[in-house]
Amino acid sequence: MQITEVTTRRVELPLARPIGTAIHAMRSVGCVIVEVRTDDGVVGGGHLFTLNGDRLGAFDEMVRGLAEAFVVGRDPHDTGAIWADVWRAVNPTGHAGVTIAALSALDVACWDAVGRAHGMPLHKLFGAVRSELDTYASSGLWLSDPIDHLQAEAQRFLDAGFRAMKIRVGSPDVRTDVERVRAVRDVIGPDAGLLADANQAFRATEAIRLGRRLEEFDLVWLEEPCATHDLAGHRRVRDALDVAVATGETEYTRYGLQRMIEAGAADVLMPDLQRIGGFTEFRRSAAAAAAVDLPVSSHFFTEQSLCVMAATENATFVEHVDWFAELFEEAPELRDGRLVVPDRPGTGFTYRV
Ligand code: SMN
Ligand code: MG
Repeated sequence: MQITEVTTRRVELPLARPIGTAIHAMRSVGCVIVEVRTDDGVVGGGHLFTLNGDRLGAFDEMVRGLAEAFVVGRDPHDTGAIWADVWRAVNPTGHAGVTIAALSALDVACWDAVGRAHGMPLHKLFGAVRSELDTYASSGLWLSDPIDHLQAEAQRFLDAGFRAMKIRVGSPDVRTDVERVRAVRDVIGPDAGLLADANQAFRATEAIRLGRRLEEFDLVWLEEPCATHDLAGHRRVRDALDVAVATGETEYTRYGLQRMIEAGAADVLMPDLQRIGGFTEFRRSAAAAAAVDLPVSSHFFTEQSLCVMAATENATFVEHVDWFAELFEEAPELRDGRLVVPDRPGTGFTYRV
């Protein structure tokens, strides 16, 4: 089986309205869809994205360059070898950022082709652990939204069947964040899960001050309390608070997550399919976390993370983001507040033509 062609196409998905976190201002997402075609007529797909489509052309160009050099002519089953060849080749350009995003999308597309070629869902090929995963609603409760909006949205998430949701914090005044978290907890009651994401807004002392005041709201976790590279700061927050600290979405590859593990920076690691290096590296990273009994939660990429999370023994929540729904023929299914892992071949999600 041989890959005869790799194609890319760009799609812009506007968001319903402009929104913001402590560090992002967002109007749309720009995607590069990557498809590999084999001599058997199988098509496997993956994608990457940038917020607002910023500098998307550089990502597209990197995918096409790596595809031409390392993917066309290869057997898609050889994901390990393709990954290793790309890793060596990008040494001068760097093992993060654009290069890894491009490698990730190509890796996902190759794996998807493998699953489809065998008519098998990828979680079965990876070694399935489960067929459903916990999830939380994450396309909402933005820092840019006023309190009445947060409360109405929290109610909508409950009505849609979610049992957990994530609010963004990181306001300049700690009292504002406390008031906003309280307002959402008031709506969802004590039993629904509430997560808080600070998007790297704080120094450790500030995060601890906020975290202490949020303790009464029984958060599932406090996410990225400090700058992603401030591992000592994350560690200080963990030591000072009872709440679990989640981080890792902004890190690249198993080496990045390993540094977080060694620094004791996290109670939960959150690999992002595009930054971690595709399914190949997601599985290695999850194994590194499992070696120290740390749970793994997938960041973004709801549709495509389901298969790999279903085969990850130490998996916890799959983040539910609905921004990319239009890209796919199928939609993730929520059943009793959990996401169902599809039984369809490959990732189970096919890009619309
Ligand atoms: C996040 C990241 C990027 C854009 C929006 C929100 C956030 C998350 O960190 O974890 O969902
Ligand atoms: Mg986050």
